[in-house]
Amino acid sequence: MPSTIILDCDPGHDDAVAILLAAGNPEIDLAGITTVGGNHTIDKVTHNAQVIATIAGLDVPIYPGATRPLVRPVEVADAVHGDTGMEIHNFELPEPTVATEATHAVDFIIDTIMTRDPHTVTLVPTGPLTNIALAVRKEPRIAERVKEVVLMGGGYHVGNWSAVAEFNIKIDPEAAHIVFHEPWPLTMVGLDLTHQALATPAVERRLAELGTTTADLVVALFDAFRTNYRDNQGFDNPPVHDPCAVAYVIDNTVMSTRRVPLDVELHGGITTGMTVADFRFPAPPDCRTQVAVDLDVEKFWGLVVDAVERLG
Ligand SMILES: [Ca+2]
Repeated sequence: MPSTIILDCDPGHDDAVAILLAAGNPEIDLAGITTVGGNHTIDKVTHNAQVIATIAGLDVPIYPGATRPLVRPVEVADAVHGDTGMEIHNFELPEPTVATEATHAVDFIIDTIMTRDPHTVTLVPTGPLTNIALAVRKEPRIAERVKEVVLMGGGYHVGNWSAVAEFNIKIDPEAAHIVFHEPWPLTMVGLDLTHQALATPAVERRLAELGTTTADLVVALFDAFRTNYRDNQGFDNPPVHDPCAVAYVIDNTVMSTRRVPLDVELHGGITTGMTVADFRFPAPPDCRTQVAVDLDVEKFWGLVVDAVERLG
């Protein structure tokens, strides 16, 4: 039985790859794509989701969501993702032929979880957690009814938007605080893990050899992402964060995990948005949270390449 997921994202170069991995892997039933303001404004990231769906020929509904963080002002990552939110060179992006749905992302999330069988829908957020927080505040029963939340965000040792905070959590820490404190099982696929998922030239060559339009798109995304990540984050090769969360849902042996209590700093002088993992003691029996630790790099890229190949 494939795993049913809702991919809540802010494309975003790595979100685009997460969409393609979810759509191209037979173990995933992608019920819908919901978008959230994050890497860029809601209009731009939603447009980018439509563009990806158009290029890959996806038959997946797209639901626009929150326009801004719960409390804080809009803050985008244009230094990393460019003026469009998905800057790309050497590939002409088409005007999308895939429309968006009229239903708000938050209502789609609630309706899907409440109408499907209990514990069959997994939420996979790869942007700020605004939509997820709004959904569980509007319909608290989704916390007991969802299968699990597998999110890309945070980190227990490193940050990227500050010394200790990761972008998705940093720009809407109040939303993250809500999500981390609900009683659903939660896996945090943070920077500790995703910094192992580097798009190396060898990975690009494997994709380029596929010779398909979707593969060419991914290669161009990686090229642009590499330049931006080198200039702004000091990486030789860009970490492709978001598909790691999807990969965990496909095959949880793709990474090791450790159960640990998690919390989010809201009031730090220099640590706001830090995800704090308490490793001092063995996790208590009722601990619902875990962090991703080590990635099986070969297995991960195998899943990505396979999905891109299937999409053609
Ligand atoms: Ca993202």
